[in-house]
Amino acid sequence: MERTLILLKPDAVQRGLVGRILARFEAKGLKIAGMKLMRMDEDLAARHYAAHKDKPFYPGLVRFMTSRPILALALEGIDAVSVCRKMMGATFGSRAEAGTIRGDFGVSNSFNLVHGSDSKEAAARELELFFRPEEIFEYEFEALRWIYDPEEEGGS
Ligand code: 3AN
Repeated sequence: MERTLILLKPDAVQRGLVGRILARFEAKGLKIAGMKLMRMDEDLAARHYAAHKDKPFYPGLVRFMTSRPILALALEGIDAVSVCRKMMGATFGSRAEAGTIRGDFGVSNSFNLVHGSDSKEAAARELELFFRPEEIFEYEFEALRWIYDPEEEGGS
């Protein structure tokens, strides 16, 4: 089992797409381990996007991400990082494949609705930035035995 950080960005919240996007992750079989509506401040944005600090789009990205509330999610499942990245689609809405979240709900290159950690290491680092340990829940998820085949190798 793996956990990943997903952010539903200000455009997703403002456009009333939170329910529809969350429903896709739930329907896929990801378990919600943490979830909160929050407002990113400059400090959190700077830490989260440290890798992009010198990029030309960085100031606009921080302005956008701090402009309105976001929904932060800790999602859990086998290969959760890559499964969620695939569901999100390519970075730019204009190029994202139909059937993905970015491909189906947006056309913008900067207002691209959703963030997802891009590796296990990034997920661990980002989850710590957004969630305190007590905000991540470990609980019995009854649907699991119908989401993954226990007889298949690796239980998937
Ligand atoms: P992804 O979110 O698909 O992993 P990254 O990590 O390359 O994409 O970029 C981080 C964020 O920076 C993206 N989610 C996007 O919002 C923003 N971004 C990336 N490239 C651009 C760009 N050329 N113009 C505007 N925003 C960008």
